[in-house]
Amino acid sequence: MKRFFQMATLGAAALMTNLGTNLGLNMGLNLAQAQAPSTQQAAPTTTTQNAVTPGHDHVADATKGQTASGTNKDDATHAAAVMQPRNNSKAKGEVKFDETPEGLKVTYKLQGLKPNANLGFHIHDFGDCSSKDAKSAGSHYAEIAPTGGTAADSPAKHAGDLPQVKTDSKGMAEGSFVAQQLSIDNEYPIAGRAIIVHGGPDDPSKKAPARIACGEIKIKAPAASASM
Ligand SMILES: [Cu+2]
Repeated sequence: MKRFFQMATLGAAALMTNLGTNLGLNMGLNLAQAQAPSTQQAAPTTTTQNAVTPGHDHVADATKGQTASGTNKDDATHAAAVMQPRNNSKAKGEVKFDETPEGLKVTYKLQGLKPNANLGFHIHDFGDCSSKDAKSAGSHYAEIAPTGGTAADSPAKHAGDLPQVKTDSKGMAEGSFVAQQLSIDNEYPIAGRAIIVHGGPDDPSKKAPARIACGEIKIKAPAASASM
């Protein structure tokens, strides 16, 4: 937890100069306030609770609040997932995850996807991509996070809802974004879960499209991460 407290302190300092413009620091602020009460304006209180969005194939997450990896480590800063094709797709690639002061940076490089498309991109509960339809990875990581999700994905702000992948005319997609709600193995951990690319766009009113690529998220040792 040591590193988390450092991040919380950083978050509070940044907030003093940037109050209210970076909701991603809410968690850090709340923690910092608990340790050192101040007269600063309080951040909006967000209640974490379980909920199911109609039309989403989300179910209650049995691993709520737990570190899915089953390890006791809480200081990992790098993780990665090798994406494997599922549902007879040709999708493949790699996704890497790096802890930054702004949140979890997600960098992806994918190919073999549908050209010129927006594809759903989510963390799913279990780090098990073994089944050919990737259903073995379980449901979306649907715990409600204060800064989770995106408007397009779900107004309910599920921790595992990420911005959609946008493919080019060759069916390739490359990019990065910061997921403020997630961590590798602290709050809303992703280690030991899976990341999935769906065959079509997010549409909260419909069942999610087939899972065309799946990667198990594994912590990288500090020495190994230097080569990333
Ligand atoms: Cu999904």
